[in-house]
Amino acid sequence: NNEEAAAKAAAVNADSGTPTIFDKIVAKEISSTVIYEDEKVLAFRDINPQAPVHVLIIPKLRDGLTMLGKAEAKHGEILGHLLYTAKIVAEKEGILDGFRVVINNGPDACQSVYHLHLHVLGGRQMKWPPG
Ligand code: IU
Repeated sequence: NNEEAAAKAAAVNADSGTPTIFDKIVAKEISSTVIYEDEKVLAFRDINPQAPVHVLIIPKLRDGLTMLGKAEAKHGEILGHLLYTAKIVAEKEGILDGFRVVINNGPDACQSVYHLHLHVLGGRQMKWPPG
């Protein structure tokens, strides 16, 4: 389907070092609804929400983290910080009692933007397994 084809096309950029649209969001060249921000991470609302709460959390500096599968030992601190930020976002959004954190990695998982991001989803009953 279209989603899978787009994901496969996007994966061409995984190793290219080409900046993604998320760099423009970090630079505030493209506006977004920021939920949380510090010197290392930015959390903003997804433009195509899949739940009443759908927030993306990204490292401001991609540093090779096009996808989780590119993680190295040096990324441990930022990876932990991203996950902790998911809790901060869930708390701010009032969904601490039930929320889901998702990382799509690569074309088979329909990753479409090659700048690591966590999805925080909630505000409705989630289903399991995800599609
Ligand atoms: P994915 O895990 O790579 O598939 O997620 C990318 C997400 O980025 C997806 O949910 C998009 O709706 C979202 N997004 C966005 O919020 N703003 C943008 O400008 C673009 C994508 I391009």
